[in-house]
Amino acid sequence: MTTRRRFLQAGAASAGGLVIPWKWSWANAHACPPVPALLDPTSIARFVDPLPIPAVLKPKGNAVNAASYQATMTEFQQQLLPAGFGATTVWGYEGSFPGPTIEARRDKPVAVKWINELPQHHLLPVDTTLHGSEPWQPAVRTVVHLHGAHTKPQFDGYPEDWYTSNQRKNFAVFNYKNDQEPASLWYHDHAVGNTRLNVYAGLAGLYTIRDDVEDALNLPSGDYEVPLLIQDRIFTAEGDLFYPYISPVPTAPCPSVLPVFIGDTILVNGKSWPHLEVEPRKYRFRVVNGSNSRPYRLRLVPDAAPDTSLPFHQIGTDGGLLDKPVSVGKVVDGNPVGPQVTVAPAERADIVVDFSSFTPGDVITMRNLGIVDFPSTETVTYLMQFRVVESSGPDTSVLPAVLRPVPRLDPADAVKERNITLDVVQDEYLRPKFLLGNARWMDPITEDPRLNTTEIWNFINTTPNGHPMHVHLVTFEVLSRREFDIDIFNSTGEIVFTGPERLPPNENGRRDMVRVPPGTVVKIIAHFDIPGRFVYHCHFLDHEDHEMMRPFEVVPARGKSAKR
Ligand SMILES: [Cu+2]
Repeated sequence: MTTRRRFLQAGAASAGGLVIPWKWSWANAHACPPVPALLDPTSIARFVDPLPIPAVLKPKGNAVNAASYQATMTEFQQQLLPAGFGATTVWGYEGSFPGPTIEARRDKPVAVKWINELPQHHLLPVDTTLHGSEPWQPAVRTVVHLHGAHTKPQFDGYPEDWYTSNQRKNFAVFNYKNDQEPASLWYHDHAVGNTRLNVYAGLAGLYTIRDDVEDALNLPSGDYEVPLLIQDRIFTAEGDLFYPYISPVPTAPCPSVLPVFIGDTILVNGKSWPHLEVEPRKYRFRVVNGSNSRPYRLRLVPDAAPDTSLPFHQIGTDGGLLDKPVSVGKVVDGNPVGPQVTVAPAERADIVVDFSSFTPGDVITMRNLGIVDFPSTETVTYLMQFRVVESSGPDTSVLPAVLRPVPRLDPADAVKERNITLDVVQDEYLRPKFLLGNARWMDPITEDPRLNTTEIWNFINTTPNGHPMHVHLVTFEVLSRREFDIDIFNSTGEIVFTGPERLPPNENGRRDMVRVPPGTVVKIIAHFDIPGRFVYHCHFLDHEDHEMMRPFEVVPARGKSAKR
């Protein structure tokens, strides 16, 4: 605590009760405060604490047509690390990090009053050189985005629709119709310029949509359906959250946004390297990667046979259930063989794991292999542990051969095909800056699909690293992922494919996230059925905050501008 307080005092000044956020010119780069002593992650005992399950948020009473909820953002302390380490100051909803889970039913609307009661100064150093984060902007500003929601633009958490705790109206009421496939959604902050810091401080939670059709499948449920929100963090020696603020680029200002953030400590549901007791039976795990930049390639490794891994099935993805369960990752060219599932930031994987071949006392560890072309490190290869205990009764759940038909879009119905490049340039401080279509956030809108039409978008990655792309409003289908010749494209604008189309079957559902590896074109198809202004962006939050986000506008008719 003291480290952080000293640090904030070093960079923030108070005037008339208002805290003026960090203001550093790049001449100040070398005046950067010293990095506090950091916690050695190997000193944190693993698998000590049980996996916390976020509480389900209770409605506050019924509004006219919707279940009505209230969630207040505050700063508080929570024990993220094992006992013996100090509690950590975090931000959360309803005094909890992750926030409480919202349980919704398909076509049953939900209204949430999102209230900001956060302090006036940020828990983490703010880079005031980023667009929307200038020194004259309030350091603490929030707006909630329900990731994966099919919703009107005014309820989508547009990045500039932020509000502060000291505004007269320090809240927003967002209505979610839930008129979409049942799926694992998650809510998180989306304020322009500060999303990475707000989410890192703790502003994230889960939102589940269900329906009778899915209930009738008799998948593992109740105690046997477990959410796993995976996030990486760095801690100070005093147990506080640390977000690196010194860019590897020597000309960068301080504090500075990073090219990517990779933590050294894994939290699952807000607890470092937890364990879960499991019975020898089937479980459904709703895996959500809530990390700022780190992707995971997950395997389940029995401690008794560390060279093997437990087969499992993926049943769903971002936008809901797959047509049928997919035994994931059996053999993929160039990748290690073995059951595994990849989740880049903001991706969800709904998996069914069968522990019935194990006996009480057996231990299975969830491990991370990292993935090629996306940032990762070898320092964190463990996520959590499963400990097999006695069965409490027979397992009557099933893993059906067929789940539910995925609603499909026909490429023949697409009225437009757009090419959107993923580019890298340098900003005025010589930091790498990633762009979409070579345009910045404030540049005029270029993607303007007509209401109730279907379009194909090609994400063309000309940068040296992969990016997880997210489109608001829609769930899309991925049609293909294919390598191309960047040199030819850069000189002529022509796409010459150099590799086969690749799309693993577990990505063949409705999605709102897609990994775009370097040197590939990823083709998606989507139907745009609500007018107004939304955003699409890279879900590396450092990229998103640093211009790799663009508005798009669904327009009602030629020449008319949609209302936000
Ligand atoms: Cu990116």
